[in-house]
Amino acid sequence: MTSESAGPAPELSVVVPVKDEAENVRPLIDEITTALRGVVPFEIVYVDDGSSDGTPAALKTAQAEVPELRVVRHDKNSGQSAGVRTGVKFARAPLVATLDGDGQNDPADIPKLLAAYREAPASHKVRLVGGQRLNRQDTAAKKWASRWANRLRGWLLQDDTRDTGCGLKLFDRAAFLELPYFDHLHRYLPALIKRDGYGIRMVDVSHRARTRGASKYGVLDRALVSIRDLMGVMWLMARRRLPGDVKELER
Ligand SMILES: Nc1nc2c(ncn2[C@@H]2O[C@H](COP(=O)(O)OP(=O)(O)O)[C@@H](O)[C@H]2O)c(=O)[nH]1
Ligand SMILES: [Mg+2]
Repeated sequence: MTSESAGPAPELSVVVPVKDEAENVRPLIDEITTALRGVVPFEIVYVDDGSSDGTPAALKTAQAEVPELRVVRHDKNSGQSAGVRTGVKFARAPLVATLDGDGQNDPADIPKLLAAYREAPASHKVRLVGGQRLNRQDTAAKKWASRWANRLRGWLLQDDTRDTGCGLKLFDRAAFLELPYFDHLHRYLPALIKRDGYGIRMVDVSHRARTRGASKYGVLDRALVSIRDLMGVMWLMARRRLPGDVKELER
């Protein structure tokens, strides 16, 4: 599934799920390359989730000019979590960073997440560093709904996370691919990574207002789907049994 022609494997794959973000494609790609060139060998994997605007064309133009860019396209729209998962599957690096494709996350924060990941003591078994947004630049209704959703989730899941909706995250590719998949999984990564016996770290990141394109999520539809997902994740947490250290015995 991974591309053989794209040169030696990078250390970091930056996965960006997009749906109808034509005007945001190029500015964000340029910000990612500015933030990472000379810092870490990287690739960028855009997952176009069946966009119906000029996103495919914008990505094609960018691909001709940005050697680090790879593009994967879903035949039909299947949601942000499916987009992230496809990107992680195609990623060639052992570490993956994700960020929203609308420019609200700042790629300049990725090196901060990478440093936090690499500085974590091995004994903490950290497999995920999550961004938590400072001074969130969204509508009052969205911030209010998100504050309550985060409180409820934190209380029920005890996932040590103030802000799980932040699209900026960095994690171990293999640990991610072991997680049970469901739609909207991307909001529960800290809890699910902890469920597998790993550590997580949170890092403050900046947040910017959306200046181009339109938001894909409403406040009420997200709140309703969150309640169902939260119950599902509580069930998953209750049903995990970890075998501790696993090793093959010598003859
Ligand atoms: N792959 C995929 N990405 C999506 C979909 N809906 C939203 N996104 C992406 O998810 C990110 C966050 O979405 P956005 O609409 O900005 O949500 P908001 O910031 O909460 O208003 C952006 O990068 C979107 O392009 C979808 O159906 N599929
Ligand atoms: Mg957004």
